[in-house]
Amino acid sequence: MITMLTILYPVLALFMIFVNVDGKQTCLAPKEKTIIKTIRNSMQQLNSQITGLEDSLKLTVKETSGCQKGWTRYRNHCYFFGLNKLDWFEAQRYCHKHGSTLAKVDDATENAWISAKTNELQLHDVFLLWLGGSDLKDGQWIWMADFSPFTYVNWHKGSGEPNGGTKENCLNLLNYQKYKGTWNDLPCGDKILYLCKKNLRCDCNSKKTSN
Ligand SMILES: [Ca+2]
Ligand SMILES: [Ca+2]
Repeated sequence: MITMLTILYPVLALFMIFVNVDGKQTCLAPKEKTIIKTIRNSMQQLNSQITGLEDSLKLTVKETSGCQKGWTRYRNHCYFFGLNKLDWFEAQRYCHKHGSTLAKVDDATENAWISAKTNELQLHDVFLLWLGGSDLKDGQWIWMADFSPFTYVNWHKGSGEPNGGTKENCLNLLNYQKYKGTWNDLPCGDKILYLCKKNLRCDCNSKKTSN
C-alpha cells in the first residue's frame, strides 16, 4: 500500500503540472476533474486501509510479541489453546513436542487472564480445559511443569472439587457459564481442550515441527 502511495503522489503532482503548464489547458476540463476526483478518492481509501492495517499490526505485535504464530503472550510466557480434544497424556505430549508443558497457573491474575481469553475465543458454552496439575503420583496435587505442589488454587467449591478421589487425577479449568475459571479434577483419559504454556523465547526441548 505504501509503495502504491509513493507512486501515486508523484503521478498526481506531474499530472497537475502538466495541466497547468500546457498553455492550451489553463482550466481543468470536466474529464480531468473527474480523474483527479477519482484519484483523490482512491488515495483516501488507501489511507484509511493503511491506518486499519497499522492498527491491526500494532495489536498483533502487542499480542504475540516474542511468541510463535498461534501462541499468545501473557507476561513472560506464551500460551497455546488446544481446541482439539485430547486426553491429559496426549495433551501433555503435544505440549512437550512444542517445547512447553500443560499450563501451570501461578496466581489468580493468570487464572483470570486464561478464563477471559477463553471467552475471547468464544468458548462461552460448556467446555473444559486441561491444565498441568495432577495428583496421580501420591495423592498430592503438583504441577508437572516443575513438580511443585499447588500454592494458588481455585477449586470449584459448589461441587466440592477436587471430588474424584483416585478416579479423577488430572486438573482442568471449568468454563461453564457460572463456573468460569474454577478448577475441577477429571479422569485423565477424558478428552477435552487443553492449554500449553512455555517461557517466552524458550525453544528448549522443542522438536522442529510446525504448530
Ligand atoms: Ca485424585
Ligand atoms: Ca471432579
